[in-house]
Amino acid sequence: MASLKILKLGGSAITDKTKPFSVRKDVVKRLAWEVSRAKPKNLIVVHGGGSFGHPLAKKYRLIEGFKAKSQLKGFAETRRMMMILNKTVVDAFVSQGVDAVSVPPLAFIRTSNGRISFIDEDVLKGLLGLGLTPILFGDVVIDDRLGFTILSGDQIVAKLAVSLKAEKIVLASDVDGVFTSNPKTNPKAKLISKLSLSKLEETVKLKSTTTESMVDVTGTMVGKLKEMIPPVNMGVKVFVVNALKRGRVFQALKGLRVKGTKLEP
Ligand code: IP8
Repeated sequence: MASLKILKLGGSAITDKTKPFSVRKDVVKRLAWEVSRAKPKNLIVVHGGGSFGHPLAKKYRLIEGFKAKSQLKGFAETRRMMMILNKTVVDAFVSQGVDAVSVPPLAFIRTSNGRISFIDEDVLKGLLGLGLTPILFGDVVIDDRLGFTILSGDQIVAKLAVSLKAEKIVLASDVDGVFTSNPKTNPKAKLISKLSLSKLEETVKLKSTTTESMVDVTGTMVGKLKEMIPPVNMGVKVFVVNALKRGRVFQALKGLRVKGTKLEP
């Protein structure tokens, strides 16, 4: 789909991961305003789970699939909290003049052993064709091998970018981009402005580089970058920028010069 852009709002940016169920309402509102100013023609937004999804997903070991009846409470509760976070995001976008529509992945995506095996793209194509902005999120989904599992927003972003032939992906995080090691704990960490994914493992110190807290069940920054290999190899422009800094998401969506990391094959 010509000119399709996909924006991932990282859970670490839109929620405070140190406090369960705490959304950064001011950040969400500003990001919605930046998107509304950038006015991208075709845009899909996907947000992460942050402090709404990950602590519960971890507590009930949802990523491992259905093993015990006691997990069902966790399935229900995780989805309930994700719907609450999603409503906050959709409300903010609508209040900034974006015709945003919630599209819960559970209802139209299935996985097999944790990887997307079915996705009803017509739902998204239909919404985009009408000029609406679908807002998806990392979710608990039905898995044909595991019963259920946690599907990360990053996997959804990468899959949609490939199948809908997106032009650009903007990964909005809580740090300036990809660093040589964890910028939150290592003051010597350097921002990498262009990162070749074929050299990912040698450029980035695998164990120490994570911008997400260890409670994140779907992986760290390196895992997220690995998801981006297929779209990057297909020619999709992928940028990692800081959503906590005003203007970065706007600049990235508009194709202006922006501080961050550009991913390359
Ligand atoms: O934050 C995970 O999505 P992510 C969503 O994009 C849940 O990895 C429910 C934990």
